[in-house]
Amino acid sequence: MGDMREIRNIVILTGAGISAESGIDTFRSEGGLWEQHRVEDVATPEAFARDPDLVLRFYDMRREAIQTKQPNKAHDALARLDSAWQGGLLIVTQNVDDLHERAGAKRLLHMHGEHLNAWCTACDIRVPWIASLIERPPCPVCGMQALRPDVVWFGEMPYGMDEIHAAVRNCDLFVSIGTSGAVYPAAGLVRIARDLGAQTLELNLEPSKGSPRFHEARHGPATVIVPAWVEEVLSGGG
Ligand code: BJW
Repeated sequence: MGDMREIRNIVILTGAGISAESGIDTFRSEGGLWEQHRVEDVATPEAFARDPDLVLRFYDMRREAIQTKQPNKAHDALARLDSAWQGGLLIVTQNVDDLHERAGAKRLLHMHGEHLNAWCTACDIRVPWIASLIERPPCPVCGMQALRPDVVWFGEMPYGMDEIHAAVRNCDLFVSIGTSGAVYPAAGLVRIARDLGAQTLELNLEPSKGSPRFHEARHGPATVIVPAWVEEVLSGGG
């Protein structure tokens, strides 16, 4: 990974693989099915328009499930790095679960939204939400029955892209953890970092579609390889 003394600013991109050992399913496992649904069939504005009950039920089920899950050693290690690292750091997560923040991470951006928020498409407010949406509860602000999950579907603009691009352009080390590299613009961030001279590292269970884009790739379960990498960084090794 090179000498950590040359590293000041770090960007860490995380995906579903970091939460897999907490018991949350990834999207593109064997067979391309995800909890009996193709992700493209439920995670689009078109799917929501066509069959809102299906989509709301699906998200209600997952919203309930994540509240029973706990952060794992990989989330804990990144939270430790966040609190100890003196230089710049941003954890950009594609995950809509809240396991990074429950582990204690502070410098965190949810680019694909958050399960535990609802978005009112009538008054455009976003509110914390842990209950179900299938009964069309009224928006607590405007009273309209227009709440949807505050998650980013295909064809919608991810959150925080200006902040993400600024951090990526400015980083000396870009690390991708537990993501297949199949979904853009997240999958293209490594290219931006690398073209501007950053070191790039992939930590994933197995070689991913994105592996060839990185200078270095380490493979294994996140709960093993992420804490090991964080120890290495905090001890100044590389
Ligand atoms: C482990 C592990 C363990 C397992 N330890 N590792 C053609 C070319 C290029 C782009 C496009 C294109 N056609 C369309 C697009 C754009 C589109 C896109 O990328 N499509 C691709 C399918 C090609 N992207 C978009 O639409 C995005 N918006 C956009 O581009 O806006 C610009 C725009 C707007 C308007 C008009 C025009 C342009 C939005 C993307 C939104 C993605 N949303 C989802 C759903 C969120 C809500 C929900 O949860 O339901 O986000 S889809 C889903 O995929 C979710 C994830 O965040 C995302 C990424 O998945 P991730 O995290 O990588 O999971 P997996 O399962 O794929 O991988 C897990 C990895 O972990 C694997 O590698 C395992 O090996 C590993 N692993 N166990 C370590 N224990």
